[in-house]
Amino acid sequence: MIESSVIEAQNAKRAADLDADFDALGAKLARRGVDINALVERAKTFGVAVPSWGTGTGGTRFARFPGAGEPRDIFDKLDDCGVIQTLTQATPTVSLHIPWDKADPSDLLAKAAQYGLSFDAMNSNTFQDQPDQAQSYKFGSLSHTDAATRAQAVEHNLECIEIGQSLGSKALTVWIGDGANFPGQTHMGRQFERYLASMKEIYKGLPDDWRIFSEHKIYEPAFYSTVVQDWGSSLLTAQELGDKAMCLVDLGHHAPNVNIEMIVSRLIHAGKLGGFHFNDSKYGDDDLDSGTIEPYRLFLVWNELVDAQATSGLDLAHMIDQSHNVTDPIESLMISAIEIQRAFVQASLVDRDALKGYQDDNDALMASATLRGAFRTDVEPILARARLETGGAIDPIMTYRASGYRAQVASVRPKVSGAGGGIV
Ligand SMILES: [Mn+2]
Repeated sequence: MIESSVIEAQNAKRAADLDADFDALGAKLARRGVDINALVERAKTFGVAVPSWGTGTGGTRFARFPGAGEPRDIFDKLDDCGVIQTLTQATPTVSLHIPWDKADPSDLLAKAAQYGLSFDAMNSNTFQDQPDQAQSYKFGSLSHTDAATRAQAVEHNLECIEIGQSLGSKALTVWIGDGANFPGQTHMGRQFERYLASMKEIYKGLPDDWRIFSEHKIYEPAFYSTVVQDWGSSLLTAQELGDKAMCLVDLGHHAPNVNIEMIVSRLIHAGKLGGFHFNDSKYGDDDLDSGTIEPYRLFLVWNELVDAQATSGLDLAHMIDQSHNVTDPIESLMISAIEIQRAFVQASLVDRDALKGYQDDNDALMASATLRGAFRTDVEPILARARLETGGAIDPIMTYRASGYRAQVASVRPKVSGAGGGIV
C-alpha cells in the first residue's frame, strides 16, 4: 500500500503552487459567475469503476509483454485498485470478470473493505473456453446453433448474477463475441433470435433491483458480422427484454467517425442508456487510455451525460475499459480516471442557459463557442483540490512513483504470462 506519509510529503511539495493556481482559476471563474468551490464539491461526487483485469498488462493478437509485479490473482488486483483509489479518490468501485476473478465472496468483500472499495457491474465471459467446460464457444455462445451450448452460456450468466449478489453488485454486463467471419456462415436473423431467447432466460433470473446491460461492438473477434453489432441491435435487445434491461456504450465499439455523443443522446431519449465504458482509439477498438487521442470527443460525450443528469437524474454505470500494453497499468488507470473526471467537470462548466439561447436563435457560432469555452478551461486545480481534500494526491503519478509500490510488489509477484489482461 501507499503510506500516507508519502502522500503527505508529496502533497506538501505541491501545495503552494496548487493554492496559487486555484486562486487564479477561482477569480477567472467568478467573473463568469461560477463558484469554484461548488465545482470542487461536484468533482468529489465523481466515480468511475476500475476493471479488475485492467490492472494486468494487456496484449494484442501478436504478443503480450508482461510487466514487473503484475497481479497474480484477484486479491493482488484489488490491492492495485486500492492504490488507484487512494491516490486519485476517483475510482471507488471495481468491476469483476467471471470466471477470471472467482474467489470466496467473503474474502473478496474483506479485501475490498480494506480500501473502502465496493463492486460495480459484473462481467460474464462467454468469449473464450475455460479448461473445465463441456461445450465450446468457438462458434458462439448465447446465439450458438446448439441448444446445450446456449444453455451453458445462460447458466454462466446466472452464476455471475449469483456471485454479484453476494458482493453487493447490482448489474450484469453482457458482451458476447458471437458473430460470423464469412457471408453466409450464419443466418443473421435466426442467430439474433437465438441470442434474444438466451438473454430472456438470463433476464428471468435477474433480481428486481438489478439491471442487465447489453454492450454492442461492431466487429472483433468476428470480422464479418457481429450479433450485437450496433446501438440499434442493443436497443432492440433492451426494449424486448424489459425495464431492467439497458444499453451500454463503449467508446471504442463503433465504426470510424460515428457520432457517439449523438448515440448517447438517442439512448437517453429512449430511457435505455445504462452504462458507459471509457477508453480512446485512433483506428478501431484500440482500448487506449481515455482522453489521449480525442479528448474533445470525451468532453462531448460528457456534455450529453451532464445535460441528461441535470434534467432526468440519469443513473449510469461508468467503467474504464482499456488495455495497457506499454505502460504501467496502475499509472494508465489513474491518469484515465482523472481525464474522465476532467471531462465531467468541464462539461459541468457549460453555460446551459446560454447554450439553449444560442441554439434557439440558430447562432451556430456562439453555440459552438460556448462548448469550446468550457472544454478549453483548465480545471486541473479543481481536480487536484478535490483529491487533496479527500486524502488523495495532488499529483497521483509522481506520488505513485515516489512510493516505490511497483518495485515493492515486483519483489513478491513473479512475472506471469496469463494473468487475464487481454482486450475486452
Ligand atoms: Mn467494453
